[in-house]
Amino acid sequence: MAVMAPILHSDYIEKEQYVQNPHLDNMEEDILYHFNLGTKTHNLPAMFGDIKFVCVGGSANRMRSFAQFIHQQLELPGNADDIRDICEGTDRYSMYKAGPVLSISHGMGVPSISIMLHELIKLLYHAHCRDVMLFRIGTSGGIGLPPGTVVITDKVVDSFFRPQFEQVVLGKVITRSTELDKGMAEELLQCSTELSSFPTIIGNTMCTHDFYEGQGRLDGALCSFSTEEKLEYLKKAHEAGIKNIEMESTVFAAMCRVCNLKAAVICVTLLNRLEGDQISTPHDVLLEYQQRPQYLVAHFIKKHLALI
Ligand code: R2B
Ligand code: URA
Repeated sequence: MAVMAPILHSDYIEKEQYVQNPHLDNMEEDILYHFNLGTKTHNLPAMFGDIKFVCVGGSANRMRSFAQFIHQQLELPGNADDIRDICEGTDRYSMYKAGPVLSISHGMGVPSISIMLHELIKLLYHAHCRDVMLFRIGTSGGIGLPPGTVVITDKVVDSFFRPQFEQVVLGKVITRSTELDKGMAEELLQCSTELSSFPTIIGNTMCTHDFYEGQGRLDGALCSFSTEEKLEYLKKAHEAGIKNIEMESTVFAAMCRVCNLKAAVICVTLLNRLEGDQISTPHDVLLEYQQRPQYLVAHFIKKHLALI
């Protein structure tokens, strides 16, 4: 595996599709620290050159199960249980490969997924991958929907209901659009019609920087607002077409867009936030809910590979 792969000038031709950073041109080696991978220590084109679909989600166990599920669905050779964590040298993120599908965990929140995406996008570039599609498969709190509903994101909005992601860079605020690929969202909705196994809708998704106060919960260690104020905020969100709330989609959409990667966000709702804050649904029901976005994406991938 220890094949030297210097960053060659010819690599730059393919760069526009993914990385957007002229400084990378001056680096002899790129260490993807949080993946425990690097351009001099690993032959990234040999390891990842065939990747066409990347699925990311918060939990390492869920992304391992997803890789095993995809392995079975694509009828790949070998035993799905033998799939190993490519990032086993670090416990920051987990990464599994099943044929042309990469499955990676990103932890919770914008900073965690953002670090992972920087290294993933550079990995795709160093591996010379082309025409890759990205999916975030996750969980969320629904607004006015029965728990278990799958929401395919139309617009990603921030806590002010704006379709943008703000990042502080060198002490200044940079604003990036959070527009996702419309075609992928429509195709995923079509997949849900074909599966017709669980309720699925297209709607707006709000991304917050906190699970408790930041999502208007009354049950955190701190709470600075009343029940009425909470409901007023959630109802305003509902009027703005927001169907669910989660914690990573703004930066996911923004980074994919800047780097010309087609991307979609598919999250299942675990509860209806107009009815409560605590997630009290039994564990086995929650597990089944979390498989729903996986089924949808597996169906999409199989269609794209002409397997169905
Ligand atoms: C959904 O679920 C997590 C919080 O429980 C967070 O990562 C998210 O976006
Ligand atoms: N994830 C969130 O971010 N919020 C919820 O309410 C449930 C899952």
